[in-house]
Order: sequence, then structure tokens, then C-alpha cells
Amino acid sequence: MKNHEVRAESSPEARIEPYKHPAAGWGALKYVALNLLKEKVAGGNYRTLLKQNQPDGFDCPGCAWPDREHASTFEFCENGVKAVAAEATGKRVTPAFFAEHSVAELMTQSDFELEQHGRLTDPLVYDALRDRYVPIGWDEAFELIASHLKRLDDPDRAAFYTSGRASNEAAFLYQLFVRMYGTNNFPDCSNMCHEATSRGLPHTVGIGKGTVTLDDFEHADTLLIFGQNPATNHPRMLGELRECAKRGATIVSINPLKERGLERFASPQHALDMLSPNGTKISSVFIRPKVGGDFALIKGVAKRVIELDDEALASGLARVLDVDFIAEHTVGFDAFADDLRAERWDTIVAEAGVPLDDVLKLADIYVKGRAVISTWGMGLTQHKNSVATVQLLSNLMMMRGNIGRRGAGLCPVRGHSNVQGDRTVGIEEKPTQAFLDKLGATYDFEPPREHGLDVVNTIQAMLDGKVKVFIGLGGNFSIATPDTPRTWDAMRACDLTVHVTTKLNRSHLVHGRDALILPTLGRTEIDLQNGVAQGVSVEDSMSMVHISYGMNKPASDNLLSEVAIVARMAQATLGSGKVDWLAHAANYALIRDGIAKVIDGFDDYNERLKKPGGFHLGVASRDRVWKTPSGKAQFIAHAIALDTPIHLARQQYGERLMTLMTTRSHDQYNTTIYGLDDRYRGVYGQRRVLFANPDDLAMLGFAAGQRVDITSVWADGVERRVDGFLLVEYDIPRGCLGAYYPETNPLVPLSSVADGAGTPTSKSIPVLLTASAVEAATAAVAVAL
Ligand SMILES: Nc1nc2c(c(=O)[nH]1)N[C@H]1C(S)=C(S)[C@@H](COP(=O)(O)OP(=O)(O)OC[C@H]3O[C@@H](n4cnc5c(=O)[nH]c(N)nc54)[C@H](O)[C@@H]3O)O[C@H]1N2
Ligand SMILES: Nc1nc2c(c(=O)[nH]1)N[C@H]1C(S)=C(S)[C@@H](COP(=O)(O)OP(=O)(O)OC[C@H]3O[C@@H](n4cnc5c(=O)[nH]c(N)nc54)[C@H](O)[C@@H]3O)O[C@H]1N2
Ligand SMILES: [Mo]
Repeated sequence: MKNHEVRAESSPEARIEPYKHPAAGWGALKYVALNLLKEKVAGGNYRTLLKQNQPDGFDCPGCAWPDREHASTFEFCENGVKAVAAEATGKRVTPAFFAEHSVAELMTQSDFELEQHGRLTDPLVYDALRDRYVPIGWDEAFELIASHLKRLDDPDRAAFYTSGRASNEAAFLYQLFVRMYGTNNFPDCSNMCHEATSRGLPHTVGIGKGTVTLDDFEHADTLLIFGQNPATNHPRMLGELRECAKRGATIVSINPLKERGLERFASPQHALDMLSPNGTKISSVFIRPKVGGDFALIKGVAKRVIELDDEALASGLARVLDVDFIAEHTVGFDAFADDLRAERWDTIVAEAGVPLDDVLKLADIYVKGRAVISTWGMGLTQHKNSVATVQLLSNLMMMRGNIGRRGAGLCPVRGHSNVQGDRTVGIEEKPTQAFLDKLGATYDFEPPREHGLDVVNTIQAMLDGKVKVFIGLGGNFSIATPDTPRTWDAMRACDLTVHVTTKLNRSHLVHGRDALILPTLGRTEIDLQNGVAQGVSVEDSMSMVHISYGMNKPASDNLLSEVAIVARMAQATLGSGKVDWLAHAANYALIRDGIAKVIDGFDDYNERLKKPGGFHLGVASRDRVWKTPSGKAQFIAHAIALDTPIHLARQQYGERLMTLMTTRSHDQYNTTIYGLDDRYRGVYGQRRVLFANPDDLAMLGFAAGQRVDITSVWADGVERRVDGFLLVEYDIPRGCLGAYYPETNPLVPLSSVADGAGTPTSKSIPVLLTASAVEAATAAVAVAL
């Protein structure tokens, strides 16, 4: 095994077997029952699951999809149950476990195995002599961090990562500590996720957030779902889509794959769905661009809207464009329209990878809609041209005034449950000067003014010896990130790596010279400070902010809350001259008072959180207030790029060059592997699979069931390869491949990022396939597709 390879996991039952049922349904119920038994949820207290997303319960640590009133009857969600059960597991990783297992030995375990060991119980420090993690006292741990941070000749030599589960309170205190320490180096998971949304939308509509609330879903007549797999990643969204479908709304899925949950859904909350073999039909139309084809597709739709408007004008019919909206609220339309008129249809069709008829059909559906919502996920954001794509989509919506109107709007669907909130409260490597001014004035210090490092630039800075200390508030940095071998070299070159974490993961094992594991409370657990239960607040994907109280007994008596860890790290490093860190950790309301002073929209924060369901933060673009330099929403013309790394590689290798997208299976939460099945895509007991079009397999001279090695094409002379992937025939457009993340992250070059967002291009990797020498882990893999 090469030094960056993780053992491939597969079970004796490994097989490929197409799934023929609606999404959710009985399969999901069965899963939930099995899961509860398997995880031995602490204390057998299954009420935990019923308190998920209830007004007096905790916010589901699964996804960022909002809840109805945050108070509906228990919203059933298979993957929410998995997330909760994983945190509430009765299994423990104690110091005795680490005494038995060296780091080298743990490195041979798969991510699935690491996850199975359970919750971490005590703070640990790496002992190089014995290659083991050994117990350390909390005070000593914070002293070690402080001594490293104080020793650095420049605060910019440290980087402070955040994963999107951190609460507003933990995140705000963290950024305050880090900025008082002196840097804006805040790499965070959103750099790899919806960054194209957050960086792209401010230029068109003035703010990098969605404009809809759940209420709008009740009034929409048309939904365009771009590059998203809700049945797996946002299961509660299916409930919303089901209602829309029942009402007769047109739902279009724009996705290279025909994802099951977008076809049919059997809602466990509706007996009729469960009794019928087909559930509820969700999408009426599937448009299937090639991977990375969305920009050209949307441009084609926008061009057609102009044509239809021209036709309407010529024949004296009602305009297709919302001319009033365009005149009153926007700038740049003429140049935008000229660019669309000049765009060639053959370029659009070739680059979108769909027939012209599909473009026209989508345009027809779009213009018939009186209230259109566009939602999007990672299928749009993890490409080189993602910023342009998100901007174009918002422009398409602006053409017919579909922003800031009831039942219409932009709906980026975020991933982590508080990833949006973390950014709102200051986890931002490129802060505005106005924010820094307010932060500095409130806490009486001069914040660092220069922009800091994002995820990719942090890894590069570590490789260049410029960043020596890494601190991670949650997440799994070493394996969620691209270019795994280089990232591991980077982490191993650090003087200190620190992980605030709930469960053992790969990042703890790929560590710096000194290394700490700091175990923390999960969101499901009771957080007592001085005998008083503390709540934390989070912001969902639709800008609803609400409070969350844990209700389980903590996994161990020796855990600290994230807030307490941040406060004590700050206290040890900076002392209490300017901020009484420990007082903030004793009463989170003080942190919220700080948020209210510094961040717009949080006035009376503590009071407003008392309302069940919380409050809407307010999104200016929703009210048709445009926070752009011109004060108007902006149309921006972008050309269809014909010189992307995919184009260049294809010029070199011809049709053998494939575009690989990396995606999530049904049994994982990002890098947390719950199981080895991907039920809706028919994969069981394994993860090292590669979905390919049968015609491509024939063209390449391969057959389903054969194993291949995958090599990326990148012009820096570095070999990027992963071995032994099982070829699975799949209904995927020609020239495209699909595989799971994180197994394929070694293929994503560090320098391959979205223009203007820095997001690794993990959904468009140029690759070549070769027959593999790797023995099939399971000899008899039945390929039934
Ligand atoms: N259970 C569970 N829930 C999760 C997560 C999890 O791992 N497990 N992760 C959370 C996080 S952090 C996030 S960001 C979200 C992610 O949720 P999603 O955005 O759904 O993420 P993915 O599964 O990566 O891929 C999304 C879809 O993009 C499609 N796609 C790939 N390439 C293209 C393309 O070029 N164009 C188009 N139109 N589509 C494309 C794929 O076929 C797939 O259906 O989910 C969150 N929720
Ligand atoms: N190739 C490829 N790469 C990708 C993606 C892709 O689609 N393809 N998706 C990207 C996306 S969208 C994202 S968001 C990133 C995800 O990147 P990360 O957010 O870094 O990764 P996660 O797997 O979500 O982190 C899981 C770990 O978080 C810790 N954890 C869980 N709950 C808590 C908690 O309450 N507190 C603390 N402190 N720790 C906790 C546990 O130790 C767990 O192992 O990955 C990105 N990487
Ligand atoms: Mo994400």
C-alpha cells in the first residue's frame, strides 16, 4: 500500500443489484430499526430520535434543510437517524484502546472501521516514542497549544479550520480568539462546498444566501433541482417536494444521473404512499446534462427565453421577460442579452451534452412557471466554472422576476447543519473591513486586516513551510480535502495538529510532530456549565436561526463543550486582559450578546431565540434590496469556457478521456462511513466502484465487473492514481464517470479549483482508465445491471 492509501473495504455480501422501489419507504424504515439495535443508542433512549428538530429538542446534526415551524410532528428522516445514532452510540474509544493500538496500526484500518470504534472519551496527546496517543490533562493540553501559538514568529503561520457543525456560539468565540491572536486564516468546509454560491451570488443579487423560505415551497408551481441528491443528502426535502408534486407543481431534475429519490418517494408519514408500490412520483422531467454541462445548458435556456420574448413581442403577445422587474431592479441586461443572442446553438448543445429539444423543453417549462424555485447542490458548485454557473442561474431567475416574489427564488441547499451560520458569525477568511471594524470596536482590539487562507491555500502554505500549526474545530481535514498524498505531506510537516472532535477519524492519524485529540460534546448531548444547561444556536439553509438543547447524557465525564474548549484555548494563549473567556464559556448568552453587537440582524438575539422555531435572519435580496455596488441586481455575461482542463485533456487523449464526478453514497456522512451500501444506486457491501456508461466500456475495451485503476490528467508531472475500482454499468451520460468520495480525493489536484471560489473541482476530474492489477477483493461480484 502506498503511504496515502486507505485499505479498501468490502464485505462478503458485496454485490450490484438495481433498486426498483421508491426512495425512503420500507427500506428506510428497516434501516432505522436495524440501526437503533446496532448502535445501542446510549441508555436505550430512543426518545432522542423523537426530539430531533422539535422546539425543545436539538437541531438535527444531519443536514441544513429547515423544518416546518421547527415544531412539526416528528419528521422522519433515515439519514438524520443515522447521524443521531452515530453520535449517541454506546461504543467508546478510551485511552485503553489507544494503549493497545499504535497510530501506524490504526492507519491500516478503513474509514468505516475507524468510525465504528465509537465516541472519544478523553483528551489525548501523541507520544512519538511509542507511536501512540496517550492521555493528557485538559490544562496541559491548552498549555501545549498556547506554547506553540506563542512561539510562532507570525500569527499567519497558524490555520484554524472549521467544519459546519460548530454552533454560532462556538464559531463566534473561535473567530474572536483567532483574530485577537492575529490572523484571518480560516479555512472551512464551505470552501469545498457551497463557496461558489457564497462568492458568486453577491455579484448578482448582493448576498451569498438563498432567498426562499419553506413557505415559498407551498406557492411554487415549478421547481428546478440542479445537481442534488435529496433522497440521500437532504431527505426531509423530499417531504416538501412530495407536497409540491401532489399539488401539481412541475418538478424538473437537472442531473447526469436519474437519482431515485427524484423519481419516486414513499413518505413514511403517509400510509397510502407506503402501501402503493410506486410511492409518489416526484420529478415530471429529467434533463441530463453531461457532468459539468450545466453552464451551457442554463445559457441555452436563457437564450431561448430571449427568443420567446422576441416572438411574443413580434406577435403582440404578453412579454416573456419580466420587463418591469428588469427595468426597476437590475442593471446590465442589454449586454447580457446581446451575449445570449450571439451564443451559438451548436456550442450550447455540444457543451451541455443534451439534445436541443431538451434545452427548449426546459425553457418552455421555465417560462410557463409563474413562481419558480431553483435549488442546487454540489453538482453545480464543484467545477472550474461554478461561480459563473451560479451567477448565470441567478440571472436566468432574474429574467422573469423569480426572485423576491412569493413562491419563487434561489435555494442553494447547504450541507452541514450550521455551515451557513458559521459564515454569518465570522468564519470567513476574506472578511469585510466593515465587519472587522465592528468586531475591533466591540472588543477593543485591532483585528488583522489582510485576507487569510482558505482550505486549498492552507494546504499549499503547509507544503511551503509557511503554516506550522493546524487547529480543527470538527471535521476531517486530511481526507475531506483534495490531493490526499500532498495533503498528508502537508499535515505531517506541521509542528502541531489539534482536532476538536467527537469520533476517531483519519485526520487524527495523519498528524504533526505534536498532536492533540480534544474530545467534545455532540449537539445531542446535555451541555451543563456551572449546573445550567446551555443551548446553542444554528442557522439553516433558509436563514432560520433557532436554539438547540442537547438531551442525552454526555458520552464521557471528561468531555468539554466546543465553546469551553475554544474559551480555554483562548485563555491559555491570550489571557483574560480583553475578554473574560471563561465567563463566556460559563454562560453562552454572553456570546450571543456579542454576536448581537457585531453581526447585523441579530438584535435582541437571546430574546428572539425564545420563540419556538426561532427567527428569520432577513435576506436583503428576498426583499428586493440589492446590496451590490450599483444598488441593483446585476446581469453578468459569461462566455462558455472551451479551454477547461477537461477540454485540454480531451484534445490530448480524445474520447478515452473521461470526466469523473465524486459523490456521496447513501451510507455516508461526508467522510463518516456508516455502512457499505448505496441502496438507491444498487451497490451493496462495497465502495470502490466506478459507474460508467455501457457504450464507453465497450469503446474502452472494458467490461462490467472488471477492476480498473484511475489516473488523473494534470500538467504538473505528478502521478495521481487510485487503484482497483470495480466497473459498474450505469445509466450515466457518455464520457462521464461517477465514484465515491473520499476514496477518489487523491485524484483531485490541489491546484484544480473553481475560478473565484477556490473550491476543489471534485465533480470534474479529467481521468484515464487502465486495467488494474489489483485482485478483486471479492471474487464473485455479480453485476446485474
Ligand atoms: N446523509 C448525508 N447527508 C448529507 C451529507 C452526507 O454525506 N450524507 N453531506 C452533507 C453536505 S456537507 C453536503 S454539501 C450536502 C451534499 O448534497 P448533494 O449536493 O446532493 O451532494 P453529492 O452527493 O455530492 O452530489 C449531488 C448530485 O450532483 C450530481 N452531479 C454531479 N455532477 C453534476 C453536474 O455536473 N451537473 C449536475 N447538474 N449534477 C451533477 C450527482 O449526480 C448527485 O446527484 O449533503 C449534506 N447532507
Ligand atoms: N472529492 C470530494 N471531496 C469533497 C466533497 C465531494 O463531494 N467530493 N465534498 C466536500 C464538502 S461539500 C464538504 S462539506 C467537506 C466536508 O469536510 P468536513 O466537514 O471536514 O468533514 P466531515 O466528514 O463532515 O467531518 C466529520 C468529522 O467531524 C467530527 N464531528 C462530528 N460531529 C462533531 C461535533 O459536533 N463537533 C466536533 N467538533 N466534531 C464533530 C467527527 O470527528 C467526524 O469524524 O468535504 C468536501 N470534500
Ligand atoms: Mo458540504
